[in-house]
Amino acid sequence: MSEQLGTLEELPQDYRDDMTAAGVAPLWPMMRNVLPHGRPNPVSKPGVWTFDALKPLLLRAGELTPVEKAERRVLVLSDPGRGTGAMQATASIYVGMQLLLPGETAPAHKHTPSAARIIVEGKGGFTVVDGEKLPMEDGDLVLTPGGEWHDHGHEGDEPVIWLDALDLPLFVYLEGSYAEEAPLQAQRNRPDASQVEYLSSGLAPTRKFGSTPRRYPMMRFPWSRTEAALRQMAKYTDERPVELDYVNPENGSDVLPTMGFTAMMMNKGETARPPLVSSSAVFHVIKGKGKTMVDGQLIEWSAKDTFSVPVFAALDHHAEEESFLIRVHDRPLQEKLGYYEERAR
Ligand code: 1HN
Repeated sequence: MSEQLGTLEELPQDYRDDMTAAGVAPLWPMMRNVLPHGRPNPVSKPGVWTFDALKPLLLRAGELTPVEKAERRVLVLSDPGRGTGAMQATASIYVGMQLLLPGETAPAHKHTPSAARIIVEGKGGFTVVDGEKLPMEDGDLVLTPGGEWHDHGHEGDEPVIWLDALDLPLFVYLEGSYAEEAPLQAQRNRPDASQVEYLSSGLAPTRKFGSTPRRYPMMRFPWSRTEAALRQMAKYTDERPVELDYVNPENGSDVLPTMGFTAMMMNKGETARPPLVSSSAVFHVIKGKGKTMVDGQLIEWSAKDTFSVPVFAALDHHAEEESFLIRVHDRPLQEKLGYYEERAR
């Protein structure tokens, strides 16, 4: 295994010119850029976005740009390693903070990337996915899987704000990202599947002979139930953070093809030192207050804040108050590609 590979500069200029003219380049000077030794060398840097900083900017966007001119009124959380304007927080995960004002609607569209929303604040917002009306309450996780029609509406009287997470960077990289548009959908006049078919964990509708369950049977995961489940788990495990993965209630698989969602809880004063993992992640704070060291960088967080961590980041969490977070990660993608990995510290 050679440490020192040849450089471009040591090659004669006429040879370099001939290669350029032929549209080729030598691999060896570039080899370590794409295959570093031992672990990846991420471009992504840890990012932190406080809600105190984002909210006034979002409300101002509400004054400056009507939703009709925005389609989606969103501020994109850009990876500091790629710079402001980068449409990604990590290599595979896009996150943005979206505002919908009372009475507004965001038109129906469907696209190849998948999305999920974590509701940050405001009552009365809803998303319609494939005709199913999904109320949006604080902390809820609402899915809009790739290829499903979705539009947003608002029946309340205060601004509604939520965090969008999409696997958009991956689809852009694959040159597979596009959308189609349509008028607002007709809504089915009944509660969403989290209130009907999948009201209770471990119970699913009886399969009719010959039928297969829908690929995305449940689109909304109400926070109230997630929090209750975390609290119950916390009583019976010493593992910290207490974690629950969001899963498809029909088959236990990840809720979306590439993005995973994990609800986390820590009690006041607790610390946690998770293993190094090959997945990147965005953490959103539902409630609480604490600090996380990310590769030696201190990130202080409290309710409604968002922070991102690159692959293999060394994390040390400390909860100063009882805290609940949702972690968005790309473990499902990496497992499908066969390289998801955890390393002891
Ligand atoms: C999108 O469809 C939504 O439906 C939000 O609310 C953010 C960012 C990029 C591409 C599509 C939405 C998005 C998006």
